[in-house]
Amino acid sequence: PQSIRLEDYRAPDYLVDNVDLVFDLEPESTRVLCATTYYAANDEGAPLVLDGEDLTLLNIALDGRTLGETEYSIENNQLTLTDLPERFELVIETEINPKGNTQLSGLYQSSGNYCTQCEAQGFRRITYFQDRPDVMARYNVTIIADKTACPVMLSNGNLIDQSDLDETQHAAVWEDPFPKPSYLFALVAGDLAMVEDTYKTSSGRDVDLRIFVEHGNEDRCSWAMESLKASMKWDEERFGLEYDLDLYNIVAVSDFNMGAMENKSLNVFNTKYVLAKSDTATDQDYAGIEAVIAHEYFHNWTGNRVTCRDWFQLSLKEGLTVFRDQEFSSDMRSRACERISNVKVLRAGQFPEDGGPLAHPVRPESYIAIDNFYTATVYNKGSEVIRMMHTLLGEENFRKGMDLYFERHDGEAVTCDDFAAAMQDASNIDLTQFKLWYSQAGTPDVSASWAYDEAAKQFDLTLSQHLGATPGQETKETMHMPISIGLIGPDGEDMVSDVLSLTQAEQTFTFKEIASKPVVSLNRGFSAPIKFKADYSREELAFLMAHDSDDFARWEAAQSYGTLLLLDMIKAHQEGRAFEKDAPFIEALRKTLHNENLDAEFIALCLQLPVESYLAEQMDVIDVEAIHAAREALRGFIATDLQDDLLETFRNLRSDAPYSPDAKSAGLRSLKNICLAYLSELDDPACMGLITAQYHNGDNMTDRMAALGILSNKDVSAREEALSDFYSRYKNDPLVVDKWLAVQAMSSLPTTLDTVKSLMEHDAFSIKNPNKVRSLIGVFAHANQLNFHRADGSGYEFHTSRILELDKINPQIAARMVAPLGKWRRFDTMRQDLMKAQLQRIIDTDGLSNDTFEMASKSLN
Ligand code: HT7
Ligand code: ZN
Repeated sequence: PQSIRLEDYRAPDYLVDNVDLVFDLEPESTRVLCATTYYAANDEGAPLVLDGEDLTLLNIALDGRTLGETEYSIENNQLTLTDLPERFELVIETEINPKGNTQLSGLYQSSGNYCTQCEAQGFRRITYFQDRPDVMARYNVTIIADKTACPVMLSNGNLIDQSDLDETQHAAVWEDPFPKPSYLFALVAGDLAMVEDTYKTSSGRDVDLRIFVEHGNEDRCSWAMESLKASMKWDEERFGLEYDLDLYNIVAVSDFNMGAMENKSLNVFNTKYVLAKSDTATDQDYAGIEAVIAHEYFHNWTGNRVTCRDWFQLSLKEGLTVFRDQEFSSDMRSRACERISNVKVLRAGQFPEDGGPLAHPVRPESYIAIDNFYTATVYNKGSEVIRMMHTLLGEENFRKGMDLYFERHDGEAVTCDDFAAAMQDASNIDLTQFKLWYSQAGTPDVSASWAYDEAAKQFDLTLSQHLGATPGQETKETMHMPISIGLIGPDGEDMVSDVLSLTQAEQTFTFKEIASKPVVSLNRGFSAPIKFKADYSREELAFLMAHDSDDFARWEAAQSYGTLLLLDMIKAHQEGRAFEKDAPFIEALRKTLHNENLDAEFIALCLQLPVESYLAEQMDVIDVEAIHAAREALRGFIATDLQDDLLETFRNLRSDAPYSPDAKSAGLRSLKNICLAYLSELDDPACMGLITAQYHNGDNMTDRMAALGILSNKDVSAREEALSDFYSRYKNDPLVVDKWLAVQAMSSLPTTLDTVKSLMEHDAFSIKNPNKVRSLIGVFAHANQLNFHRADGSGYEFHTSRILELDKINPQIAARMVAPLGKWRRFDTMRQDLMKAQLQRIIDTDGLSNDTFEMASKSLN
């Protein structure tokens, strides 16, 4: 397969103003008529090259004349026409098979309803078109369908007309006044229920808000609707951005490759990010819905009104929109806890990507399959890049930059450079060096050292940065990063709080009139997405845990202290030594647990030890058994020493109040459930009783899942009872069944691989449904380090067979499963060989998709 390169970008040879589409919907033979007037964008007389994939061409007519087979060519998924006039009309009729479309890209069926997914390159699976984001047009769409099968017919924009055609068929005409690229086209048709509300914009316009779901789910839409209204208000207040049409539709479907899609005025969502009620959705689900609803809504300006020139610029819309949704969640919830959870996501998903064979810049330079680049780097590191600009410019200048960006580029398809230029011009802050964050892959290492001169009352902080080689980038230039710091006095008060601009390989910052030796707090708020190295003593970390005025840094101190201990314990396990307890750490946790000035969610986050995959990242050679043993042992020490405190907190936090998903109530549940999880480490029947009681009596899914999660790691009879009770209660509820699959796939018990294998055969599982695949196969490979990396390689062998099975059904999903095998360099030579053999097995498979080939071949090299 061929690589597409950013440096080869060329503006399109032809442009279009309008696209007229007629869909005659039939499950296995939908006809699509596409009428477009093309005009030459330059005077080169170039051929017109249209993309098309899995299409049956029925007819093609140029300026009213049907073309013969010799007048065009179709090769490698491209239809080419030559000798064209400067302006001409092309009418193309194609036939497609939505029912047989298991890739879930283009027009497909989910639960018998029609829906589309066109980002990134799904429109070419509907009709022949220049399927690239810099070709923007106004769409007029007619949908013809059976009245009974499809009472609902939706597309982008405004409904212009709806009429009966005969006894059985009806038609709807939709017109979108805003020019858009083909990836934002959407069509939905089927028998769906609707929940409706309205929103009055800041300028007084009424917008109809509609959520379409399968019948029976109407009572699960209220949180999504509230989140949508909150997002609309927030964007007006924070960025002065108002919604621009009178209708906003959301459709929830059960078969979806990602979380959701921001199609203009017709968002299509994975049901996971719409449906919620207290007895089926957890606090985490509620928070996810709020964030994803906001994310898709925010795309209306950052992505739709101003879109990407080409797919290398994907972070232009995704990084910026993730930043916007993170800011929204921070305003709706606890800012510190949101920051901590965003950083955890970044460290779990993006740092390993940046340090492995799939490392790529926020603005990639080449790809084989663009679907492989919807990555943590483009999304989450992309958001960090925007956040750093925000830190460097300040809120006021950042807002001016956003205003200038829209003033300059509304209605255009632009680049990351255009965004940075708007920020630079609005603020007069030079971003030349900063822009390396877009082009250089890898996570910078920053080391800090310091010296305090008692006599001169001077504190010198030296920071040095290093960015290692990544695939295709051997040497790197020095980066510009904002480093937020504090100098804390012995009384726990800040003597200095500042944002340093690190622009050199090594730089010393001098602070004068520092009355006494401070403890330095580094990278507060995680102001730059870097790996910090600093030689803190255990006492200093405990001090920061107790006093840092920056909550993120306070949490970070707890993580660093925990990591330091765990790495020592891992070493002890490897050397056959007994584990030693560190009483001051446990005492610091006890103080945190009882600190009434901290909110419950934050305390819960501080009590959580670094996860196994994070510990793995800190080791030269990953030892999954030692990591697991050490972490379990430290959990046991904490549970034993804090037993009374944990029990008291657990009891105090149990509540009879009706469930509410708000952040404060969720935080209290989170703290209660972490106490319960620690108590479960004690071999105490009374504690086991608390867990089973919470499972059976819990009045909400958060509490029930917390108890089930604890039980699923224990080889006790209550485990089987709870798992089988759970399935019989919820077997008709697909999203809850996904939790049942995931909790079993995550179990640390040695029988887990066999369980996962047998669940593949269970009625509850379907390999065609991405949510099921992610819950069972994805969770096993991505989130069960201990069992996936079993020494005999059976985890790798099983996983590879699933990738190959999936590749024939849905290559996008198959390709997303490859990354765990790409971590082979980090393991012992025995596991390395086993993992490489499986990657080779993938590459050697005949008929492999480009998506999976790209991921496997890059992972092996
Ligand atoms: N912009 C959306 C991306 C997306 C997508 C990409 C490839 C394949 C399927 C997909 N579904 C949605 C999602 C977002 O970031 O908002
Ligand atoms: Zn997005």
